[in-house]
Amino acid sequence: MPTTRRLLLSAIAALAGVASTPARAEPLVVHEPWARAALQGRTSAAYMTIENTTDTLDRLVAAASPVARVVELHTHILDGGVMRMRPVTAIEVNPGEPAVLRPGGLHIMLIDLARPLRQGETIPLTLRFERAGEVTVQVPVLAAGATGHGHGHGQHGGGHRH
Ligand SMILES: [Cu+2]
Repeated sequence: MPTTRRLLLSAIAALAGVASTPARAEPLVVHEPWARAALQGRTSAAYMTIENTTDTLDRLVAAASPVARVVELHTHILDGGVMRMRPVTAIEVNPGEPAVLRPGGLHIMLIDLARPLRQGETIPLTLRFERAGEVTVQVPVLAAGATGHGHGHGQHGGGHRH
């Protein structure tokens, strides 16, 4: 049964490839990345949890994707009782304290989409860390209304919606 065995090994290799899709770029590990579906020319946002497995602070300092003409690191602040987005220069990733990017908090803003993001597809997103360098993550696109951990739609400044 050598043929069957080869096929089985191929299948295992394929499964291993799928399992490692949430980019495992030592020494930083990206968990459960996702982005929202959106129309071409509009904005979307990407969310994930970033774990630092080293004993040294690292910082996410930039991100880029072929699907968006501009990519920024954002957070939300409470401004006069209204949640607004604000660009940040870096997102700190401390050892033992994963950085959580989620709706209503830190996120990666995908601005001026070069093409539509469709639910069910996967988009590449390259993260640049101060110490670890560049890490490219494959980010699944969820529904436009997805909220991840149950956060509702907030108010956003600057005309962004996500
Ligand atoms: Cu934003």
